[in-house]
Amino acid sequence: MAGVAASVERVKDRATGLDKFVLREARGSSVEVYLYGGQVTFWKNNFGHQLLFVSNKATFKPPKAIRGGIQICFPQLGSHGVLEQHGFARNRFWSVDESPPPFPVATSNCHIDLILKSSQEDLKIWPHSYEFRLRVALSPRGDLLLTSRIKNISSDGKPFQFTFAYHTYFSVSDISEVRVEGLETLDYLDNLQSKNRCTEQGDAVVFESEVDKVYLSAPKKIVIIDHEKKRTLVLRKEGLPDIVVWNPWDKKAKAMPDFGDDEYKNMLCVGAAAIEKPISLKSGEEWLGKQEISAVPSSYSSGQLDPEVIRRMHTI
Ligand code: TA6
Repeated sequence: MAGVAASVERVKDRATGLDKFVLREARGSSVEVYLYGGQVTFWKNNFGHQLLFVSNKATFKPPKAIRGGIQICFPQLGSHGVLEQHGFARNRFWSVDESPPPFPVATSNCHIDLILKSSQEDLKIWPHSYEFRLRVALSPRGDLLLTSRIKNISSDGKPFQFTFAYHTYFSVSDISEVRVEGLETLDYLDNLQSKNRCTEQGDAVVFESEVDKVYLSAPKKIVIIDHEKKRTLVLRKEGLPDIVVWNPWDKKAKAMPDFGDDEYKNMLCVGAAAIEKPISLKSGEEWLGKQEISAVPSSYSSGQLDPEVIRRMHTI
């Protein structure tokens, strides 16, 4: 629709009764972000493809996180001590950030700013005062950019540490036809082997069984190639050294009440994270972590992306 401007609309989702923001760009791409969890659950590109996975059995109410989309895992990934698994940020209602401080990085005008602050309840389990500002931005080309700014606002001058992940559930046509490039030869922590440190082989990562890994010091850009859909998802990151990769496969899928038995075939979690080396903030310090995801058409053949796609990826 020529001339239709970008828009940001707050609506109450009919199915869940929860408030969400719908971001629309002129060329047809759109994103949906729930105040619950500050969670992106829907990302459609200019071709109308839904690029994120949300389980048909997802629950949209506390205390369970929405199973899918992009979960904000803070102040931890994993389960240690009294904090819930993957921290509390994905299980809390965020607010609209009415007066975000100037943004240090360029983002598109089609965006929403949310904020989560330490609550009295949460201070009991994580005694640190913080402000977490999340900007979700949709570019005119349909790229999705999440920028997190976390500030230590403690008055006692104490530093704090946290681990973090954009736990991103991508929709794929058939997990056995998916390759991830950019993780070759990296060290990783294998959650299926008591977080043992291992080294990835020299080839692209493929999927034939449950995978639950944290790749360490990964490149700024990795790609997920969905052979059947002839689609390449490009993930770019800043301020986040690691990459989590997870597919529950059949056994774990059956054990999750908010996940369909066969849904593992059509999803793959790949997300930018900071896990091996927790982020430490002194009082008054602010950290920024970005994840940008784009979808480009790809005619994937003989193990190599075609030159045209590589050229276009470099222009993203
Ligand atoms: O990132 C992988 C992981 O930590 C897996 O171990 C699995 O637990 C997954 O996250 C989902 O966690 P959740 O708490 O959302 O069920």
